[in-house]
Amino acid sequence: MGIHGSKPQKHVQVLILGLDGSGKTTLLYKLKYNESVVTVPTVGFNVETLETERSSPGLTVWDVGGQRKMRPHWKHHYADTAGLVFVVDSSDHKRLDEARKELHRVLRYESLREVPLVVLANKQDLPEALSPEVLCLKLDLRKVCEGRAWFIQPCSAATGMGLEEGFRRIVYLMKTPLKQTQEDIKIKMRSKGLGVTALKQVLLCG
Ligand code: G3D
Ligand code: MG
Repeated sequence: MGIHGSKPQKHVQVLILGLDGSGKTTLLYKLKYNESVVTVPTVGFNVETLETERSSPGLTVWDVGGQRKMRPHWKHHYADTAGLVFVVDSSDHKRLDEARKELHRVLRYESLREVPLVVLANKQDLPEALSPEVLCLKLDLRKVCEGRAWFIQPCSAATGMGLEEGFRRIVYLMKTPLKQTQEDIKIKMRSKGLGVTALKQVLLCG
């Protein structure tokens, strides 16, 4: 994802959600300016544009406050959302269940029914961070994402690791029909000589 490339014509809306403290604002500004910013709890929202490759539309990225009192406002952004990024603090074992409930609640909204999802397993730089495979199970992603294009991406907003990959993935999922996405993954796995079990694992985890 080139931040400094020439401006694409069109923008599509990507919504970043997740519990407060999961790292939404930090990762947005790391991506946009490659800078670590000191954040304060987001009251309201931050909105930034990110440019993508020439052939893809640019992204208007909304980072909406994740505190309990802010969550009822999330739904006002759903109608125009083309892609959803849900950020999880992989090191916060205590609030994982709360994150799972919020994610499942969001995905039940009819206006987000066919919207692709990337779960960012953030704070992977911390030693207590759970792996994306474990998070995939704990968040019950396979079941809740049935019929939806989705992916779980490990990342660290502190170091920048995995952020561009996560946003490239949401761009790809927004552009590609679900069936084609699954076929692409199968072809990629076959070309790497991976067997049926490995293939199933990848499809289970996005
Ligand atoms: P939010 O916007 O989702 O509410 P913030 O979360 O971006 O405000 O981040 C909450 C805290 O987590 C911040 O620390 C921030 O620096 C930290 N953080 C965000 N991403 C990462 C990461 O990948 N790794 C680590 N180690 N920390 C991260 P403070 O101390 O300011 O509360
Ligand atoms: Mg914030």
